[in-house]
Amino acid sequence: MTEPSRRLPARVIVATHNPGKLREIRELLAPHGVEAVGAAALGLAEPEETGDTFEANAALKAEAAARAAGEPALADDSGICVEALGGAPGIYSARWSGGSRDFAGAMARVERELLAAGAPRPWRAHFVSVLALAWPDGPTEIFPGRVDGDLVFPPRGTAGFGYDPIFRPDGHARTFGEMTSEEKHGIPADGSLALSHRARAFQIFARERLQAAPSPALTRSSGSPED
Ligand code: ITT
Repeated sequence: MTEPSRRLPARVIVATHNPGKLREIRELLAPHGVEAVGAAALGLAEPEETGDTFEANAALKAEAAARAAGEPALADDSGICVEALGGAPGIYSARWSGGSRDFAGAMARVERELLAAGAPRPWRAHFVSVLALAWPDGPTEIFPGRVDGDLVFPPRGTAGFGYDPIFRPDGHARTFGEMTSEEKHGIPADGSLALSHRARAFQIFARERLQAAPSPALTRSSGSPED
């Protein structure tokens, strides 16, 4: 068992090949004085995601990177789960975009399948992010986050990545694709709940594994009005 006081060193490998994710995780780590080094920059291979849960896939990505580099590695496995589609695409969210990473096509497929199923609106969905922290000499730790909302079509906004333009989190009129990065994954300075699934997972991770005192530049005030 990793001792509870164990803290991350000044640099951590972020075991992702997704530039959108890497950018968010880098922004989340920076206020804690931790530099994020992407797996692609280190030439680390992308392991096949053979798990059947977010947790299993996050762990296998983090462990492969920690093993290859001999340093702690943080991975995220995430996706969007659409209730009327039985939770699909879920762990297959990236795979729905095909080899060419065509998320316009993946979002269109979500709409097509909802229409084909005759699913009544609102179309409820949630994003899940599971962060896994693997130590080269220790166990892998898991930190989960989730945000609920509904789906809007046509997609709106060009910010973020992946399915952001169709996801409107509860309590907001705008989609993630229409929000700034600070709105989507800023960490409230007063310790209240962040908005995005990844930021929520990160809050739990940060509490246990990072030095406190994020800089105000990368925090979000929790009192920001709903849009
Ligand atoms: P890595 O495995 O290299 O990290 P990936 O893109 O293959 O990159 P996943 O297997 O975890 O990552 O797939 C997650 C997919 O879910 C991702 O490609 C997006 O399409 C979607 N997704 C996850 N978080 C998202 C977010 O915050 N906004 C929009 N889409 C998101």
